[in-house]
Amino acid sequence: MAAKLSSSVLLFIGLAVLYAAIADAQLSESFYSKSCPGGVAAVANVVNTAVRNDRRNAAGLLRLHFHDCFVRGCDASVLLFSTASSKAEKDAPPNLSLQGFSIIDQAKAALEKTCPGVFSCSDILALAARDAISVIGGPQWKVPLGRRDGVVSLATEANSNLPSDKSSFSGLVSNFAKKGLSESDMVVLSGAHTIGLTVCKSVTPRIYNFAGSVNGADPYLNSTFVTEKRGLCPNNKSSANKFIAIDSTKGGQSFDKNYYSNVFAHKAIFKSDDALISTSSGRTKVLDIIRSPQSKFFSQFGLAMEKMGRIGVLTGSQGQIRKTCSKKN
Ligand code: HEM
Ligand SMILES: *[C@@H]1O[C@H](CO)[C@@H](O)[C@H](O)[C@H]1NC(C)=O
Ligand SMILES: *[C@@H]1O[C@H](CO)[C@@H](O)[C@H](O)[C@H]1NC(C)=O
Ligand SMILES: CC(=O)N[C@H]1CO[C@H](CO)[C@@H](O)[C@@H]1O
Repeated sequence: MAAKLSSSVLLFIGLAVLYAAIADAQLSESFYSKSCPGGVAAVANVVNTAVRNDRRNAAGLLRLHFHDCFVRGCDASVLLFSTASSKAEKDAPPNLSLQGFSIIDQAKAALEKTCPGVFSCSDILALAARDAISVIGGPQWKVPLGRRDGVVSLATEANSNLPSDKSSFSGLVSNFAKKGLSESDMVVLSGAHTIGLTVCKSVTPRIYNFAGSVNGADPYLNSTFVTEKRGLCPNNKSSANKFIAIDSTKGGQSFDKNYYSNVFAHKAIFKSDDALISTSSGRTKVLDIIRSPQSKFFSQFGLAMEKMGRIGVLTGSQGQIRKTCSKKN
């Protein structure tokens, strides 16, 4: 009886170890080394050219990967077109300024020529984000590969899974926790807002018609910041869709940790950025980034990106390798 018990315990442990090994082996940096040896370099080549032509593309590609991973996992569902019967993620309001679809299509076209039916769109998204940020001198990180592509994309899921720019600290923490990301990951990944653009209408409600304020501006905001944004965004309809940098330092062109100093100085556009210093634990994390060398933020950002890139991935025989990134096979 004892022998029987211990052998089944051993069997259980053995299976657990085997399972852990398989789970670990699901994604690997060398996934395409035999099936598509030049594939990783081909993606880098397309992305390097696109970002050198226009640095804005780095922000677009980073955000695309984030929006992909937060809805149904990193399965390239963000790239699928709506169909007659269902509205896709890309047609949901939170996506409004998603950029970079054509760069992904270009990379996919190159790969379909050299290794047809082999390289997933979700791996292209993950690599493109990494390569794009590297071109602009930002953090670097590893991209284990082997993701497969999903076949479902629903606008309703984008609306319910993506964080809102009006989120509170606890709202952001719980949103990221649902994706297996910690409070630290959330604070560090928010630093992506060091680059990229938004539009005037994201900030006008806070600088002209803030409820209950004397001069129309949200009293939380630094008044120099308010004056600067009023200059960029006149209070009229035609400025609503004018692009402005999310992070004022260096026009959102440089990937650096200045974003955190701006958040700390009440110079951020989104309430969700303000939220980072609204609790003592968030404030401590922001101050730590401000006071530490930038290299520390870069390495934390890289690790958090690698973690984000593993959210809900499809592997093995799950999903498919799409031939065209905007359509399931
Ligand atoms: C913490 C919760 C987050 C919220 C509430 C949020 C919200 C937003 C909003 C509202 C915009 C402007 C979109 C527009 O103007 O239409 C934006 C832009 C952007 N977000 Fe986030 N975001 C969050 C986290 C992240 C993360 C984790 C990343 C990447 C790792 C990211 C990367 C970006 C980038 C790069 C842009 C600029 C895109 C461009 O210039 O095309 N964001 N975000
Ligand atoms: C607002 O920012 C300016 C510099 O941009 C600074 O001189 C000023 O002290 C800040 N105001 C407050 C109340 O912190
Ligand atoms: C409205 O805003 C645009 C810039 O977005 C500006 O060029 C124009 O002069 C503004 N019009 C008025 C009447 O202020
Ligand atoms: C880039 C993109 O596909 N944007 C779409 C996002 O969703 C809105 C509707 O909410 C569409 O109008 C945009 O074209």
